[in-house]
Amino acid sequence: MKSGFVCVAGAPSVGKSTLVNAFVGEKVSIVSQKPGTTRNRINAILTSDDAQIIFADTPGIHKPLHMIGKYLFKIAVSALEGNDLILFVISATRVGSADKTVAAKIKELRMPVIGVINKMDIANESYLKEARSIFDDLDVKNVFEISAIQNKGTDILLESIKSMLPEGPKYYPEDIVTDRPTAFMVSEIIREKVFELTHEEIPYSSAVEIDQIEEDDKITKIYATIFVERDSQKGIVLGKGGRMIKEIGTLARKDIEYLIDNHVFLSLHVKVKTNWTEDEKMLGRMFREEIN
Ligand SMILES: Nc1nc2c(ncn2[C@@H]2O[C@H](COP(=O)(O)OP(=O)(O)OP(=O)(O)O)[C@@H](O)[C@H]2O)c(=O)[nH]1
Ligand SMILES: [Mg+2]
Repeated sequence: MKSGFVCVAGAPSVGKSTLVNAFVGEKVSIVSQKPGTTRNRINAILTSDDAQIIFADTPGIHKPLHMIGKYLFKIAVSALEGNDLILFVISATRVGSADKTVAAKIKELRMPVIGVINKMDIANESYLKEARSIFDDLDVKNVFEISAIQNKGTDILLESIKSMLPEGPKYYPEDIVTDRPTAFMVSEIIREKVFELTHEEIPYSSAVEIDQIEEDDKITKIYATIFVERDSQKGIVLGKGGRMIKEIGTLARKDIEYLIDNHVFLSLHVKVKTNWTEDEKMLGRMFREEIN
């Protein structure tokens, strides 16, 4: 039995979460078109007959401009350590300074690395060449060109990952796909809808907290709060006549019903927590477990 820990790292929006979901065949980590979607280290667990692989999805690494960015940077960088293997993902559609920041971090660590060039379905020739040259410079021999969204090239990538892992035990029961509790998964689904439906700074000013979950056989009642930073943002998240919050709720409810396999009543509130993304105390509490 092969088993081990694999950190999926890379610049924002290269498709790390999409790839992790493709590996485990379930939506463990939320995805959006906007960079900066993932804010935590999220373990996704793949168990097969001959292996158990624990993939750590991580926030995209880039030079942080704001306080929250500094936390996300710390989470992503500290997640790199202590793994058996790093999957360094670059997108064939864009290569920039963030990819070079990741390359520099990985170089410092001297750990086994597999290179992944994602989004081959929409690759750009000159960026593809640049991606290949980043892996050349890092001396990464194992490089796979894939499309996570189309699940192309992921099978041989997975075989290569397995071949690099040590013999080991099953760390988790077979039927578990993530170590995150349901409340976290639910809050992430809501945050994903905020990322999908709102624009400019709103997704980055939003956080979701689950206030209460009441469960019985017929229906699960979930009460959650979306935090924003300013009154004007609260107005936008609510929308005209409450239209936006209703749409967020409807989309989230469908996904939550699929996740927990029960009917869901979802009650969403919007609250202002002034400038929380710059509040070191609050961020420290929020990410306490991930940056020690
Ligand atoms: N065309 C194409 N799009 C992809 C592929 N993989 C991911 N995407 C899209 O790229 C966007 C970003 O994907 P994510 O999986 O959220 O990227 P990420 O690296 O986790 O991003 P952060 O969490 O923000 O760092 C989404 O719109 C995905 O649908 C791919 O193979 N091909
Ligand atoms: Mg992500």
